[in-house]
Amino acid sequence: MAAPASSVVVLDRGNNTTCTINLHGATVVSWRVNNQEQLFVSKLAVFDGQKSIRGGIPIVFPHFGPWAYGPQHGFARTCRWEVEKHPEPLENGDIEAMFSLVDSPVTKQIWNYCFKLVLRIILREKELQVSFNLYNSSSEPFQFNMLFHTYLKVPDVRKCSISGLQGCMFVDKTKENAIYQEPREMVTVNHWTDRIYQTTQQEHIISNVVSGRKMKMVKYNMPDTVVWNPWDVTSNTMSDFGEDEYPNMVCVEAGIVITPITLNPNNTYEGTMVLQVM
Ligand code: TA6
Repeated sequence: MAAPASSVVVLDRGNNTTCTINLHGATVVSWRVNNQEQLFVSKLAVFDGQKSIRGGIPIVFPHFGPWAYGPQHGFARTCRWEVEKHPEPLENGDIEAMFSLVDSPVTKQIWNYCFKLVLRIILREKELQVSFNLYNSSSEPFQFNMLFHTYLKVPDVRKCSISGLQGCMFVDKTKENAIYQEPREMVTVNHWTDRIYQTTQQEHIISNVVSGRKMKMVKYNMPDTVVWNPWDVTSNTMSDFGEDEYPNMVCVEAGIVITPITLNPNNTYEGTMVLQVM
């Protein structure tokens, strides 16, 4: 079911290069470069304004993973965001838009802090920049996780490799959160994979994405990287994910996961992910 028209904002750079954001979670649900979709969205994704959207770039905030206080991965991806700045061309033809989420009775019931979170999207010729600016408007400090839960669209995940993880420690959620060190220069995904890599390199190259090209991911102030593919082992536990879809996606997720950031009152914290089609 498509989202109501008022829930969707489209950035159009021309040459069939567009980016679509659903105000439910300010979820980037499409990024097309010369009419080629770069992001995976499940054919069973739900757009009811309640459930998080299965695909694109959901925002994980203020908590990553299971949470005693509220929904897994926090509430940002299931809140309705506001348009802070409608799509506008920058001098060089890139298109910029901003979206915001501030505390509400709903969020304060889960996480009793005041904040303003602004998401900035810049659509370039072959790049998508996703940045966040978080302001603590509370009277006391708070701790937060932040992660861009990026679903990349791939022809066959078994042919993909991911650089920038070698030597990093990682939590393996498929092995009861045991901790290992990554020996490989190029990480491949050939089975159920759910790893939180700590303090990864600033740049990842993911091979064999759409059209057999490479995707570069550069991250700033987001030290960790999650790599996830549910495989058939867990894809059948998700009602909004087709059992036959796991070969066509890989999640490479830039985030602040292992060590939450403590943000003092009246302070801000910014982070950025840039995706570039190579
Ligand atoms: O980012 C990987 C992960 O934490 C996996 O453990 C899996 O739970 C995935 O997120 C999707 O979570 P969701 O709450 O969207 O079903």
